[in-house]
Amino acid sequence: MNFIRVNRPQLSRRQFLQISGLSGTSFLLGGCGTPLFEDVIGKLSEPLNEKVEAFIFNPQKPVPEFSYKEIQPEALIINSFKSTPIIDQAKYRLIVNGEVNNPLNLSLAEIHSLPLNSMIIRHVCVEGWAAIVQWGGVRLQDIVALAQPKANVRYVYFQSADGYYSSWDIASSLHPQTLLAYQKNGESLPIENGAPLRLASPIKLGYKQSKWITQITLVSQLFRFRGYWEDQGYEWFAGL
Ligand SMILES: Nc1nc2c(c(=O)[nH]1)N[C@H]1C(S)=C(S)[C@@H](COP(=O)(O)O)O[C@H]1N2
Ligand SMILES: [Mo]
Repeated sequence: MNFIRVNRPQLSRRQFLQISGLSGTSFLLGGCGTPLFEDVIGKLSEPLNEKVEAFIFNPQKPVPEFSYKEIQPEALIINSFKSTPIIDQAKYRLIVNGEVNNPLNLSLAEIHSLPLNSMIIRHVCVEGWAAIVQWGGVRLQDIVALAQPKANVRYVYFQSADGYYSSWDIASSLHPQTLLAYQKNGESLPIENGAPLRLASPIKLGYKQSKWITQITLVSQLFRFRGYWEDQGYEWFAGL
């Protein structure tokens, strides 16, 4: 296995502005002209949503991770409610919208240029199996911070290309080990496991870990529909 970068490289100001869509004149729409990502990752000079800020700067307790030797490459069972969707990676966009001041429409290149995080955690499916997996990807909290959530945001909806959907509480979404993963066990994420982008987190059951995510929507209230399995009676919070 080939584990690449596990550190968190700092974005340059120019990269950041390109990614956040604030380059050129639209930069002025960003409020007081403060570049966002630098602040989010480094020192904060403009208040974000208070709750979001609190979670990011007083991070929740990390879940202990496993060692490389403990990875179980064969144990992660493909578990999809229907067939694998076909996604053109060149045309793929991640939409981030809802109660945000800076809606995002990100290409994979933009997502891949954000800081890469790696973790080795246990995936637990309610159907009675588990697997220790290494995931690499971008922290969901970094994407949420780029989108500048409004003060009333409490929940996050995830929509997937296969029609799957789920919703999370904002605290779990901003946990430092909640990733939008694009690598698995040191390689590019296989399509069946959710490429180009899936959730991976040690704090939620398997059915909360949406694969093939196309849209992330920040909201102040849950809708009647809360998730594909959740709407059929499975627990909504589904914490581990
Ligand atoms: N889009 C989508 N995401 C999904 C599912 C699905 O059917 N569709 N199944 C969930 C369930 S129940 C589990 S256990 C994990 C399985 O992930 P894997 O197929 O990569 O092992 O994906 C979750 N995310
Ligand atoms: Mo599952």
